[in-house]
Amino acid sequence: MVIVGDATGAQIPKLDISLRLINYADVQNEDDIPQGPYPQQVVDEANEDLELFCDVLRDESVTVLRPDASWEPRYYHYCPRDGVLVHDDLILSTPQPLRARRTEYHALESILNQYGKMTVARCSQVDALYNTACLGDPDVLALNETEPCFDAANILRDNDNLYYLVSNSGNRVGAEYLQELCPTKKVWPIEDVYAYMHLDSTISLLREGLMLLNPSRIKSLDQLPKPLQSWNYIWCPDPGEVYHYPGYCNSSKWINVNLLMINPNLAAIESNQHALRAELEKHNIDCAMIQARHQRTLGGGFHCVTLDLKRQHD
Ligand code: DAV
Repeated sequence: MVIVGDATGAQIPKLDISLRLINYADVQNEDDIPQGPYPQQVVDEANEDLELFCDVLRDESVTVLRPDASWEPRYYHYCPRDGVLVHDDLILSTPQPLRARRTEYHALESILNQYGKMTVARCSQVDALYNTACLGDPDVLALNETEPCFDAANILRDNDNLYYLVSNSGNRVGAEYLQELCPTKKVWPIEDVYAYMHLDSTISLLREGLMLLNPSRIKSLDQLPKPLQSWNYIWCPDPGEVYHYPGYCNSSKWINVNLLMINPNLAAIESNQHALRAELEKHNIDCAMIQARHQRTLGGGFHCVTLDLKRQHD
């Protein structure tokens, strides 16, 4: 059972300190940052591609749910992975760094309420939380440590382990807070690996004991949390051509690492990623090659645009 995002209403909100520092710390000139609704072509094509993806999931007997469209996004509903962490009994609306995303979880609430009680973590998002020294300097992170703050997509789930990327979209005290919330789990902070956003384009957990690693960010297994150091791994091959709409780009070319395992032997990957397919097939993972024209434009691969709630083997 999985929630699949929706590009309808996607927009880039008015520039504030949170958006400037979290999404665009590497952009020098503010005038290069677009604003307002994404071009209609982007929204339409992204939605068309999401429909195809939903069809593939349904063909694999996956129940597909969609965000509640009556909640108009102030940012978007394209990436349900970003704001809510679902793991065992935990349903956590995380204390997100972007002000415009503060209420996004409401679009998922009616679905999630059927699975249990959602904990809504608040974040004040006051100016003092953000560190302007990060502009242009990936060695300085965008968030101060004044209060817990993180996107759910900074985390990967592995049974009783939660891997947590410390980056512009997740601070250290956020990892401590998550540990307090989940006393039966072990939270493993990952530092100095990727300064910008989220963990799921750096590491992808393919199945128990096998992971895909982004070679531009992981240089040595020592950078990984202990439990992952004994896993088998695949270095992600150089990505095939990934287009983005001119002037709009919300992710690196490594968005292909951000795949979704539909089941332990089937991955959803972007249709141009032939080298990745060949690697995965060597490990008996078949690939559903699915068109996703705006993965980079909107900053969401198949992992980001989904939130899996229940897997058959759970
Ligand atoms: O690799 O640029 C993409 C965001 C994934 N949630 C990247 C991060």
